Amino acid sequence: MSSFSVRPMAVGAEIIGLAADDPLDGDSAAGLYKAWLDHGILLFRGVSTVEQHLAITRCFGELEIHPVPEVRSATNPFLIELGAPFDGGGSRVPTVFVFDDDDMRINRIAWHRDTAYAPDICKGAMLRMLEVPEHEGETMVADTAKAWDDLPAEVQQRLETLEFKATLRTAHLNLTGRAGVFWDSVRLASDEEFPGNEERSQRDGALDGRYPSVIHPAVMTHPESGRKCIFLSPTYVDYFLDMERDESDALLTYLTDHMLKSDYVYMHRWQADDAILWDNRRMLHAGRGNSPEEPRFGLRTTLAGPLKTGRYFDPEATKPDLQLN
Ligand SMILES: O=C(O)CCC(=O)C(=O)O
Ligand SMILES: [Fe+2]
Repeated sequence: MSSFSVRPMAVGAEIIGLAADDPLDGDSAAGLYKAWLDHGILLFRGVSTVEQHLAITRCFGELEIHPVPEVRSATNPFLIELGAPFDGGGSRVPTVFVFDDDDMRINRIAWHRDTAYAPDICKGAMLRMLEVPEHEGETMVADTAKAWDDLPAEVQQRLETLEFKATLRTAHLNLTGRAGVFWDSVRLASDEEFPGNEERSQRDGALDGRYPSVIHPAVMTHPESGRKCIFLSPTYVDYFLDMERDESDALLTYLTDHMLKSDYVYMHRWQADDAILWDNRRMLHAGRGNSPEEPRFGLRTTLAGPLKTGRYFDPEATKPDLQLN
């Protein structure tokens, strides 16, 4: 029977001594779940097989098939692939972008909550890194419950009744200058700089516009902990409803700057077979990116909702009907 201890970090906690192949008894599983709710993100080391990855995720709920078919692993629909393995065997090779003048990067992902472009967002996700680049490639996580607690009372009061419109945005070229984006400029690498890049970019561009816009509340009371969280997923927000556009942009910038203060952020420097499991209702996350010269490959599970806080902006809109792999 497996036992473990919980080492709190400034944001999140590390689980130490869990033998991933041993079954957890009821008390241990409940302890693990409580640690996750308490800390918002758990770090596991030495998760060395897909079976262990799936088994740990299942301690936290049902798995979900990710709504974006392009990212699903060809070998198991409950896994998505991030980046590409060095041997080229993955289903997806990321597009290369050149950021901030000459900084060539792959896997750079602005701050977001997963599936926050749908009416019901996923409960959580567990990302396991199989190949770690020598430099950078960190995953960053931010705690929106702590950030809520520290907001001035008058801002909290204002947010309680606000709703915002959100739309999936992944195209790097359209993101620069938005709240939650941590680069100043970006361009797509040419085919000469990175062969095949233009075709991949067209494929990636197909995602945006596929998922109908949604409306969500600015504040979400966590269904299990009862804690309030700032519910904005910065890069997906179009605007707050019933507000002048300038005012809406200023409020979004203020709240995003607040949520991403270093007090609420954890940046995980990966080792191979590390896995982090975030509570997606509470935490935002982002990918720092890495050089295309250095492979980075991860697999991720998704925990099913239900957290149906949203509705379609267009009441006639329906969920896109997408083929499974
Ligand atoms: O690659 C990363 O570090 C983060 C990826 C991400 O956003 C996700 O797995 O949902
Ligand atoms: Fe994500």
